[in-house]
Amino acid sequence: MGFVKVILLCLCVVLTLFPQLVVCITRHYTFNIEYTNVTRLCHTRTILSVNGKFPGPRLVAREGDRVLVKVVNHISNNVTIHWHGVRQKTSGWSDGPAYVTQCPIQTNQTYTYNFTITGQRGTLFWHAHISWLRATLYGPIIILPKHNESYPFQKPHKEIPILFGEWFNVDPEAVINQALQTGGGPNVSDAYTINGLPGPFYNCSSKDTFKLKVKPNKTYLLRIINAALNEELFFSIANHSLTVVEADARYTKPFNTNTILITPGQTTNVLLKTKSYFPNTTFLMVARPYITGLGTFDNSTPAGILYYKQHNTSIKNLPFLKPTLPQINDTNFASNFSRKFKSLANSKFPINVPKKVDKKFFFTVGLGTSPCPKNTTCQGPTNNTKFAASVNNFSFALPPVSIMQAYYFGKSNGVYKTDFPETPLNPFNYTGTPPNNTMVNNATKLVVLKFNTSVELILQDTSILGAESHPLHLHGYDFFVVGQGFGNYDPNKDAAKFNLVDPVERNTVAVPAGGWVAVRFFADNPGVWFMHCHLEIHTSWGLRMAWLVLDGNESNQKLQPPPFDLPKC
Ligand SMILES: *[C@@H]1O[C@H](CO)[C@@H](O)[C@H](O)[C@H]1NC(C)=O
Ligand SMILES: *[C@@H]1O[C@H](CO)[C@@H](O)[C@H](O)[C@H]1NC(C)=O
Ligand SMILES: *[C@@H]1O[C@H](CO)[C@@H](O)[C@H](O)[C@H]1NC(C)=O
Ligand SMILES: *[C@@H]1O[C@H](CO)[C@@H](O)[C@H](O)[C@H]1NC(C)=O
Ligand SMILES: *[C@@H]1O[C@H](CO)[C@@H](O)[C@H](O)[C@H]1NC(C)=O
Ligand SMILES: *[C@@H]1O[C@H](CO)[C@@H](O)[C@H](O)[C@H]1NC(C)=O
Ligand SMILES: *[C@@H]1O[C@H](CO)[C@@H](O)[C@H](O)[C@H]1NC(C)=O
Ligand SMILES: *[C@@H]1O[C@H](CO)[C@@H](O)[C@H](O)[C@H]1NC(C)=O
Ligand SMILES: *[C@@H]1O[C@H](CO)[C@@H](O)[C@H](O)[C@H]1NC(C)=O
Ligand SMILES: *[C@@H]1O[C@H](CO)[C@@H](O)[C@H](O)[C@H]1NC(C)=O
Ligand SMILES: *[C@@H]1O[C@H](CO)[C@@H](O)[C@H](O)[C@H]1NC(C)=O
Ligand SMILES: *[C@@H]1O[C@H](CO)[C@@H](O)[C@H](O)[C@H]1NC(C)=O
Ligand SMILES: [Cu+2]
Repeated sequence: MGFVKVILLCLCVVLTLFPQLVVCITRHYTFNIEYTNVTRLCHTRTILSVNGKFPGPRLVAREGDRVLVKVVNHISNNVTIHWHGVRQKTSGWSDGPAYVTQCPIQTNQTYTYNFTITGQRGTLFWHAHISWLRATLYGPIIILPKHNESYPFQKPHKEIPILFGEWFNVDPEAVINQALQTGGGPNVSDAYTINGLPGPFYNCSSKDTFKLKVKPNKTYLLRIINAALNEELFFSIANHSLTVVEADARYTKPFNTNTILITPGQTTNVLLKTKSYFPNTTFLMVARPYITGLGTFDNSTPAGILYYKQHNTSIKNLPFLKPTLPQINDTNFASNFSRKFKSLANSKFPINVPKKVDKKFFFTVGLGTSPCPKNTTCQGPTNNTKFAASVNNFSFALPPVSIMQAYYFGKSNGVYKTDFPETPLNPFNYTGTPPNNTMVNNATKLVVLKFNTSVELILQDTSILGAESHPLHLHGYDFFVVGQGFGNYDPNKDAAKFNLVDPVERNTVAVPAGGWVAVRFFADNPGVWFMHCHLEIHTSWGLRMAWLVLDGNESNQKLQPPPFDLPKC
């Protein structure tokens, strides 16, 4: 026993002193889901947190590492955690969406997520994946390149995570429960936050401001994460330009911009080159929502402060500069900006875009209505209806058990069907005058894919209840964004213009308001994979579906057996 301990200790010392000896290691984390009291905007709330931190702790790993996160539920809510963007090759049991790949971790229960990071480096994030618990349960995932690998851009002086979130003065669970009951839109958040802090434009918040101190003549890597629930965000820093170098843990061709736009579910790494002198002013870092849909939204302004500090000057006495941001509805900016993203796609980081397609899918995404239960009144968009949202007019109902468990144990009967429509059942002019009947269907239907099928998926926004940008997120995969446009997708005209050379590869893409986006991927990861709008209210209303990817023939192409501690329903 003592001997083993000494050997282990020596090993640890050696590995700490000579990390370059290590090829891949296992990283152990414990996430205690617990209550913590937090005050923002002069309101103190008992929030759900990981280890008492808000935002939650950083998860740091190197490409190739195994990560084990023991999640212990000390609260009364059911919980799951999703490792957003992590490919989870054959380890779908660790993906996290409740009732899709696992039953929730109940009070006093523990579940250890176990996954390997392969072929990814950059920034992702983790968040709760049940109801709206991700409002406060979220934090960064930082994936460093392998030891012997450097960044394909200038080595940054420092790396700074920047997480956007939304703060509610009331319990977000009460907000979504009320919305689902009445069928109306949810109450909006009271503030946006930058690293958990609203900033100087809110009441009671000047001390709750994220401040970033920089040195002149340096390059900083900002790891920007949009963990807000319901809003895409513009972000800009006064008098500084940003160079985008990575998106969703994939390197991009670098490009400069004064403003970025980032949807919930996306991550963007940017380089910030600081000035060559000590300016006698500070610089605001400001975000603003990008709004396309109808209804109310949080129109407040979160801000942080970037400053340079020479010895004793107090930054309080310095004037500040404010950046100019696009208009709140600037769809032209959104379209132009998303077109700037291209894969780095060089010899060191090649990409594998499906050139030939085995299966084509055409999915409409958008809002609609569902009937109001008898003898109740509802506050949906039309007389006595509820808001609903759908993919190919199906609102996805979550079953009371885990879909992937039902699949693995051959118990799908009564849980899900595999007849999700490949194209809309009733085609219409998707971006023209909406049909009179806005009612959606409601079912649990999956698409089944054979292992390694090359898939093309067109996501088409509808103008039912108003055209709106929808950030669609696919679990377990990155897809190539090969095309996008406004109006209805036209296979005869649009497919010829697809970029099959250096399309950006990501896990979340905005379907343009009143437009479409085309993505391609190889179905090389067996399991059940959720796909949904990352605007949480749209997911709650049913803008979600799931793919079932079958096992391949090789042993490393099969979904692993479920872990012994997989939660039960
Ligand atoms: C939060 O505040 C309430 C009211 O003051 C207190 O009863 C509770 O113990 C606090 N919870 C934590 C986790 O500190
Ligand atoms: C959880 O554990 C605590 C402490 O052991 C106990 O008081 C509580 O009743 C348990 N709750 C449930 C739902 O099991
Ligand atoms: C994690 O998963 C790997 C691959 O399936 C397995 O070999 C390993 O035993 C698991 N580790 C734990 C602690 O469950
Ligand atoms: C920054 O670099 C420039 C060019 O090398 C130099 O002239 C300048 O003094 C540097 N600024 C500071 C604050 O060190
Ligand atoms: C800041 O510096 C600029 C140029 O060096 C000068 O014009 C300006 O008056 C200074 N402002 C303050 C507040 O010192
Ligand atoms: C955006 O909003 C502005 C001001 O509210 C309005 O004048 C303009 O027409 C809107 N633009 C679009 C494209 O909707
Ligand atoms: C609905 O209301 C009517 C009239 O008040 C009543 O007869 C009926 O039982 C109610 N139905 C339900 C499902 O509550
Ligand atoms: C809306 O519903 C209410 C209650 O069911 C009904 O009295 C009213 O006539 C309806 N209005 C329209 C425009 O259909
Ligand atoms: C669809 O509706 C739009 C807007 O009204 C119109 O411009 C377009 O021509 C229509 N497309 C088709 C195929 O009818
Ligand atoms: C919708 O209803 C109106 C009025 O009832 C009718 O004139 C129109 O043709 C309908 N439109 C469609 C697409 O069915
Ligand atoms: C959808 O179907 C589920 C299961 O059948 C049911 O519980 C739920 O109430 C339905 N939702 C709507 C909006 O119709
Ligand atoms: C937690 O999940 C279990 C299993 O799905 C379910 O039976 C239970 O009602 C849930 N509890 C709460 C508080 O939502
Ligand atoms: Cu949406």
